[in-house]
Amino acid sequence: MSNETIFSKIIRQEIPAPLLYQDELVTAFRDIQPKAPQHILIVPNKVIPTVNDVCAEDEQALGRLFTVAHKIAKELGIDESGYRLIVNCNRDAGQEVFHLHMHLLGGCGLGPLLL
Ligand code: DGP
Repeated sequence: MSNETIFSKIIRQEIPAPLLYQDELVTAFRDIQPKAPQHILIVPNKVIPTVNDVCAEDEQALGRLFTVAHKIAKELGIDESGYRLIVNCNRDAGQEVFHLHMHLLGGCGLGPLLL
């Protein structure tokens, strides 16, 4: 059974979503329901449903999420003012799409947590 979600279709550009970044390991695009002026999702191209499914061979792609987050934050001009990176895992964290993803939020004061 395929674990694919809507994110796989975005990664393959089978449904329209402007990409802010893509390479052989990760893809970045804007969240469809933004919770901040800048709300970007950065996802591994490989389907990894949750953090609980991460294995050692994923370390390069998961490290890339951070370098791409910094690159995009810089391009958006929010690297110095600050931004928040969030990865939700499973129901209690509010994970809705079961393709591991990093939220990059910024462009305003975010206050003391919650997405
Ligand atoms: P999470 O709760 O961590 O699983 O966040 C999933 C996010 O994915 C949520 O903020 C909305 C976003 N999202 C869901 N479907 C789509 C979509 O089709 N396109 C885009 N760009 N974002 C989506």
